[in-house]
Amino acid sequence: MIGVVTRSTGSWYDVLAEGKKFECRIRGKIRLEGIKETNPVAVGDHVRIEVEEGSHAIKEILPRKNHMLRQSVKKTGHSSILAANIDQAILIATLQQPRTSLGFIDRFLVSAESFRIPQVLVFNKIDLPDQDDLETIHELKRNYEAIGVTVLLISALKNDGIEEFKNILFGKISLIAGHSGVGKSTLLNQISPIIKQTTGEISSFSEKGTHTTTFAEMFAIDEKTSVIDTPGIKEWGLVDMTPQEISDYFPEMRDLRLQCKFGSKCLHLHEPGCVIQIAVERGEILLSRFESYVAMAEGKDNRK
Ligand SMILES: Nc1nc2c(ncn2[C@@H]2O[C@H](COP(=O)(O)OP(=O)(O)OP(=O)(O)O)[C@@H](O)[C@H]2O)c(=O)[nH]1
Ligand SMILES: [Mg+2]
Ligand SMILES: [Zn+2]
Repeated sequence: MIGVVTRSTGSWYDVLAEGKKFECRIRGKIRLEGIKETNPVAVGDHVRIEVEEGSHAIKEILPRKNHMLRQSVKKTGHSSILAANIDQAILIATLQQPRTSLGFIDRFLVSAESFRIPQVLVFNKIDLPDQDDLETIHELKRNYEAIGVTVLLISALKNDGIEEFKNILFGKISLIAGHSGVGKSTLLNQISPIIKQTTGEISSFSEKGTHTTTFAEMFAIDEKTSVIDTPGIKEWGLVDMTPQEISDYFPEMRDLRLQCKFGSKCLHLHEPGCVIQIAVERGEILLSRFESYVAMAEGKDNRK
């Protein structure tokens, strides 16, 4: 039988096949095609399962359309897959409780772009910021929209902007990701009565979430629409990308860099008169985006 993985605990998996849910384990060796992953089977994977009395097993992962991959924090050299076969990657971000850095946002966008997965940036908790911070969020919205990212400002708690969010989900499989405590599960609970995820408090000491959701899980909202709730991510490490590749995944740098007088090998870091650096000076490329690029290209740690 062929089915879709809807929940991954790392040791067993829910697989939806022919309208039924099967709890499966991995039996035998599964082909991994070169990637060292901490979790070989991801939510969204299409798998072949064998169903026997009392024991169901995943025998094969069918080829993936794409996947969202990040460098795992614990084991260096290992990467972990958030989800596979998605139509869009939605990052839930907040300016406070907790704070999501621009470096983290840009790393997420670059990773999605590297698999040509369309990106949506949702700023949640817009009921919290004061007028100044609200202006900052509106400015971020304009900046990210200018480079082709869909941006929403919402409050899951106050039910503000939820209809717009639902419209974005419609007809697609969406990955929902972000730091712990940004309100991923609260938001998903708002959009469908079939979703009843546990939500957690923000620590008043650290202003961070408490890692309430522990497994990735896919929910079907209707026949064509699914969402994947995921555990909060602490850091986003890029997986094996050269500076040239990274600059290709910045849409505002991608076209421009072909005009650089230093050619395709230019790293846009210290080369005087480089077309990318001129664009930054002119304000055509946002300084914060360029800084994110530099940190990624130089392998600096701006993962959090
Ligand atoms: N003020 C405010 N609080 C919110 C909003 N959305 C969620 N929260 C609160 O933020 C806290 C964390 O929400 P969760 O939905 O558990 O966050 P999560 O992103 O699923 O976190 P993890 O499962 O740990 O990754 C809860 O106390 C929510 O009530 C919002 O729009 N405004
Ligand atoms: Mg959650
Ligand atoms: Zn250059």
